[in-house]
Amino acid sequence: MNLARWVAYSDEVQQAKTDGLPVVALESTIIAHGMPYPANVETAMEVEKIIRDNGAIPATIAIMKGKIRIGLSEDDIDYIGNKTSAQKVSRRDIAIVLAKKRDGATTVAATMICAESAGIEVFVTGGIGGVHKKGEVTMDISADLPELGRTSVTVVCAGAKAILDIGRTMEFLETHGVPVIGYQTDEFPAFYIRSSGYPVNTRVDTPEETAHLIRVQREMGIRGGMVIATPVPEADAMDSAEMQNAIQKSLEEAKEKNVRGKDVTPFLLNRIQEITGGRSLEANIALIKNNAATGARIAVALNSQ
Ligand code: PSU
Ligand code: MN
Repeated sequence: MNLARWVAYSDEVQQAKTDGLPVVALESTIIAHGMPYPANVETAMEVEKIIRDNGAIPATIAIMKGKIRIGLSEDDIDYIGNKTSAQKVSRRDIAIVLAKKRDGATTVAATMICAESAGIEVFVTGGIGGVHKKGEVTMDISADLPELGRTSVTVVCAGAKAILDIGRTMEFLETHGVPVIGYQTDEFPAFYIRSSGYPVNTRVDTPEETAHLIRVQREMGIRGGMVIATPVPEADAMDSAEMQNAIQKSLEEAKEKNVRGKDVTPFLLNRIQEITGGRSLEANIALIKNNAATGARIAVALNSQ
């Protein structure tokens, strides 16, 4: 491997690594393809601040001009969120985008790969990808899921969106040996909604308990990630009927327009935001901020164990 050729650290993250401080990774697809401008850039900056306020150093990850960048400045985040048409980069796209010196926004899968190579153990996002509805026919299963089975990074999220088949997503994670942990919940959360009807594998209630679980998996040498799922705060959760309606409509439109491959998730996210008149965006922002606080505390606990 010759990572040094392709990976560049911000001064802040480099210093944190030298000083042994807790670092939290953040993805950039959510900035470039998951939220509209300028809410995307504002949220990304606020999320970084919440991570600092909770004692950790944020490392937003993206590919810029053919380099994996670990830790972005405000200008970089604005560039990814507004000034460039950074392409969505999952595992299969990393080498292509680096080789062609393009800009790329990393998904959960790609961010996990970059975080692991940078020695970052905790990664905060909004929601993970999953098995799409009718995935048993279309084979549309997010590359995030097998990545969780092979790359040793803990992903703190608000579960998976109900645009996905959550039952099959849980089955796939089980097959790939990924522990799905509820943070202060017994049920796997469904992103905008606090419950999905599917139980988690176990529940934890504190950052220390979560950190201990991660340590045990590491000490056992069991490779692979873990999902720490925490529900959207009660006050920000969406009405389930309103959400089902928006999901149904957006899925029908995706089918009509023959949306395929990596465009499916960004298309659905965008249509749901339009159909709910921005309500889903508010919930999205609230839940990622909540995840940021939880993830930073877990990283701090992990660092002091
Ligand atoms: N789910 C969200 N918001 C997002 C994504 C998923 O609620 O922004 C993004 C993440 O980057 C995730 C990716 O890794 O979409 C999954 O895309 P796909 O389904 O094409 O694998
Ligand atoms: Mn897909």
